Amino acid sequence: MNKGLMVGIIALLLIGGVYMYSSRQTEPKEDADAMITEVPTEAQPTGEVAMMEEADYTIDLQNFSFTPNVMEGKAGEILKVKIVNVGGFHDFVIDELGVQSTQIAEGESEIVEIMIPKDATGEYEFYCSVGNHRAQGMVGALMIVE
Ligand SMILES: [Cu+2]
Repeated sequence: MNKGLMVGIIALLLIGGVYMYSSRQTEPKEDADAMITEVPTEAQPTGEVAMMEEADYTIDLQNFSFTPNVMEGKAGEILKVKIVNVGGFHDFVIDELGVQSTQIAEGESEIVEIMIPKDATGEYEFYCSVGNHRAQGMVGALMIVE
């Protein structure tokens, strides 16, 4: 037997085996790349925070009054009222219109949206529902105007 020929055949088998093994290894990569797809995302509108801060009225709340204590609104509109607590612990309520703010502490503020019904007329009382504040005179009026 020719030793040189045997070595040559073994070497060829080894090289061929390594080539086949390595080429099989690289195959799945293409599939992995195809799996990655771009998911389109819609752009978020900006300026929403700024719009939230705009209010038709700003009312100071303190023991035991609203300033101002009279507001005007039109039937069918949404009135944005910023309530600012300048002293004490208060909220803002209009029973007939389903308006109930959270109770806010001194130094805090909140925007309250009042949805005035299309058939609203006359005036609606707003008041503070904390403790006996309403009885102490912490009330005001929303007047419906034409
Ligand atoms: Cu109060």
